[in-house]
Amino acid sequence: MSQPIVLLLSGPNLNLLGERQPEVYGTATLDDHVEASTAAASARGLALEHVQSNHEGELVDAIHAARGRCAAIVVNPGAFTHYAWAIHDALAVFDGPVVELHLSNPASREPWRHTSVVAPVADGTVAGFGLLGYRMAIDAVANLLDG
Ligand code: CA2
Repeated sequence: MSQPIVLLLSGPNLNLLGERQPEVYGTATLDDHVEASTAAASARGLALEHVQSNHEGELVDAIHAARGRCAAIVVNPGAFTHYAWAIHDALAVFDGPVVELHLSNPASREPWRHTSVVAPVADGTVAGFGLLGYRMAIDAVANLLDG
């Protein structure tokens, strides 16, 4: 039987991880994050798919395509977190668990990062734990799927 799929979504600029601002986002690359997430998912009997885009509409399309196909979504929406209502609306009609994920802790940064339009449609948020957060978020959706 095929494994349930967790969709990992990465928003704008996360493709640059490891190149700039290591003091904020760490030294790991996006590939490192995907590798850690894939291993964490596999340990919980889940498959992982990853989509990164710098375009809001492409992230919305990926959420739509996940409906009825993916069991859960882990999403780091990048700066879209703070204003992208189209991502909010798309996640609101996804059936499975949704976990919002951030490498840094937006609540301890600039005031404009304190608002998340994704949080109201997520089951929970993991923030501030860097690479470890990816494993935590996968574990969180696995636990939610286990009921
Ligand atoms: O902490 C996070 O994971 C964020 O989602 C990262 C976003 C930021 O806008 C959010 O407030 C919090 C930014 C990602 C930008 O990543 C870069 C990586 C390397 C170089 C420049 C940007």
